[in-house]
Amino acid sequence: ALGPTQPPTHPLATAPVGAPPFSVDGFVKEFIHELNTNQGVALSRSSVNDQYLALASTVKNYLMARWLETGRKTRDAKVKAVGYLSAEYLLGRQLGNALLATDLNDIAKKGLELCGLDLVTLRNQEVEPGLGNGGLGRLAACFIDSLATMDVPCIGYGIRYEYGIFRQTFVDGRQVEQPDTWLALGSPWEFPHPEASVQVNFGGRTETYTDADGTERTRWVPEWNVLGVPYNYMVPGYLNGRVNTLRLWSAQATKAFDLAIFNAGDYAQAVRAQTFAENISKVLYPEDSTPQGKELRLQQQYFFVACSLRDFIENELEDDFDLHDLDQRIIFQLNDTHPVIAVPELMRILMDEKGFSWDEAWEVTSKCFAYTCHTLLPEALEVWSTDLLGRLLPRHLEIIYAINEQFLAEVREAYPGDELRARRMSIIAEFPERGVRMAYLSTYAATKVNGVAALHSQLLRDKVLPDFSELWPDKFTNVTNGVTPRRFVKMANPKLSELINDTIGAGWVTDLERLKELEPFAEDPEFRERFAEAKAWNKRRLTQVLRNRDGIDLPDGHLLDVMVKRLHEYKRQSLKLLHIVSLYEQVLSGKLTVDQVTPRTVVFGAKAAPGYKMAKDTIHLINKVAEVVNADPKLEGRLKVAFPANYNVTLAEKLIPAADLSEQISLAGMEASGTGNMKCALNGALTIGTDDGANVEIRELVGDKHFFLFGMSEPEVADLGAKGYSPGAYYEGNAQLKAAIDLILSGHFSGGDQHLFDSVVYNLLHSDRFMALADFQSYVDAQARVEERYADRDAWTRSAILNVARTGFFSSDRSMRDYIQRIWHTQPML
Ligand code: GL9
Repeated sequence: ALGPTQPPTHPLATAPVGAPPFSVDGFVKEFIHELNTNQGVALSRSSVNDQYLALASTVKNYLMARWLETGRKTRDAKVKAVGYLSAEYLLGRQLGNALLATDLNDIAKKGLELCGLDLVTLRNQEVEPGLGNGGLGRLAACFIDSLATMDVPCIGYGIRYEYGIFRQTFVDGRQVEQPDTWLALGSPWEFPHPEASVQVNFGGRTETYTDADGTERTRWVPEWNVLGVPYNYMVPGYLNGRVNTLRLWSAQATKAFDLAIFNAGDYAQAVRAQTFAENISKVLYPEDSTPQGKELRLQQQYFFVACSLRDFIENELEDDFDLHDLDQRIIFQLNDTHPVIAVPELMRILMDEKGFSWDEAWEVTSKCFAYTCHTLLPEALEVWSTDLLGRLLPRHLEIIYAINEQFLAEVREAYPGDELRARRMSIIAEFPERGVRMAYLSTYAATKVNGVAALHSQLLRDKVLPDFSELWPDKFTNVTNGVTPRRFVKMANPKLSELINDTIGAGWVTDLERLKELEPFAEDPEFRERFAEAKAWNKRRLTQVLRNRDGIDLPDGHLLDVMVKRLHEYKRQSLKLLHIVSLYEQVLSGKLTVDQVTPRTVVFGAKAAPGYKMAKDTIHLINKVAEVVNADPKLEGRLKVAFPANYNVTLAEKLIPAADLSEQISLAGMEASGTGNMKCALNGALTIGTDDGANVEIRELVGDKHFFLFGMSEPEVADLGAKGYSPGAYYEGNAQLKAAIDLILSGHFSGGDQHLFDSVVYNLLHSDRFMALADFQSYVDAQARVEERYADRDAWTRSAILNVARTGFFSSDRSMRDYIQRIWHTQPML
């Protein structure tokens, strides 16, 4: 039971907490109070970390009343909410966003100044929570920001990893991973509730029994369990008073767990057991797009999903709520297949704990989930071996088998006699081992299945799930990804934001299509000048950041050519690298005079999965090429390669606003959407890109003239693959390409060692799964068009402005509207 045992009688006891006064004085008073009472230090003796933590508490206090009020309002209204289930949230720093959402920036800056402190210094003290790998996790963070801003009730559910994505360092050009100790200096943004912990069971067996009514039932007799401790985080809407909740679960040993062993007298074993339990939320798996099928990973997935369903059912609904109507109150969005074990878990809860029949339970379950697919790479689709599943979650495996039986009966009814199809569609794969195809399970159970960009959703229907889309065409839909304009324009690009405000007013921040009103100003020289000045300011800011952070010097006046994203072969960092090497080689061999080279700095930012050898070798090669190119006087400083280590959200916020050119060069059909492409365009970078993912939609919106398209289209890729692709032919047939590759093979970038980069180069020459060599010439030609446009600085700026003006579509607010209308059917609270 929650709340007081007796009705409170003091009038102050029921008054909701108020926000501190919205004034410099009010702020300073609150800040010093927090510094003294929370940190236990006087201002004169406080460290920067003390000051940061006190500032975070101060800002939280401004949000607190709104958070409590949001919770009360939402519970009272009994409206349908979104339960966003995601194994990853790549949040980025919290302080800046909280200051923005509360409009406290000016007050905080002045107040801190009066305390002799500098807001920027304190902001830089924050270590970002890197609880995600890349686009998929960042998308979740953008979505919850948009839902709060649009006044839509949503609880984000996920895992509080003790170690987020690793910190990347370079040692002699090679990636070395360090643990991400984001919690070490304090975690002011979270509210732990150990008293509200949830028990999660694992292992054991199932048994049947006859209940009091004489019905045959099954129950799970688990073998071990852990506790899930909820940690709540505020998700503030932008200036609208709503604060939603993100609830991340941390694993802890249960008392029973170690008591048994403890009583047996083995103290050391009891302590080890504790570690074993806590391992579940210890570390984020750093693989992207290649799930490893590891047991701990499955434990993580079930752990957070079991906690989240339990939490929603027990704590967010009224005590007497009839679970037959569950879909009236929640839609669980499955962010990829990672949380799909929620489907058998809900079936289990309804049948084994609430006494529902199978049909009743399925009736409810089949209305409560929707599924987003984020990939097309076959190796990225999760398949869990039935061995492992049966060992860890025996009851769930049984339920999955039963779901499959029901599903296959539907298939056979729709296609009588087509046994081949039934086998093809089965949720259970037989090869290479018996396993559960999580994407099939998701698709069958979900009310809707969506891809993340128009092309991707089409390919999902046609290539990944053709049988399913034939059987249930209406189940499939598209929602093109988006990004939050609060963090990635308003916060990250203050100068551009100011210019936009001065030109069309401030409404664009929550209504991004209004950027269209900027279009006519592309023809206004004064506007163009201010726009170019904002870009120049962003470059100066980046120059400072990279100097302090990485000891990298950015030259003045260069075209800033930016490729930031995870390192993956399909994204083709190696194609960008070949372009760089080729430019350099042409100068070395005299085919280009140095003054024909457009002054350009290429910035890479990319982490490789620690076990992904080709990706790590590519990082090594990029760093070695950078060393040689940056040091060669023959280039007279006109070509520079910068590869700051540990690209993350914090660095993205500085890098993207400074970008001139956005590299989106994946092989067509491979990048489901991309979201960096949207962030760059919205900040006035021009895209050089293939017809892939959301690039397609960006190009349609900004127009061909303002987008540098190159490379094969997806059907051309498929044709070439079918005909048989041999990269060697492109190498032999293209002198420029051959010269670049030969320069690498000569040992020029490896101190004469002719074999150091064999893995990368021979992979390109003999396999090249992602056809970099086939697209090389087209890419180089497109880069020539880039240089031509850049030479006409006015024309470039005009194109950059039109990129901003025409890409308002890519606000995650619009994505959320699409989800609401096409999938969730929820209502804003307004
Ligand atoms: C990804 C896709 O590869 C991206 O194209 C897409 O923009 C995002 C968000 O929908 O999802 N799928 C995926 O597994 N990752 C993506 O970025 N990988 C990581 O998050 C590391």
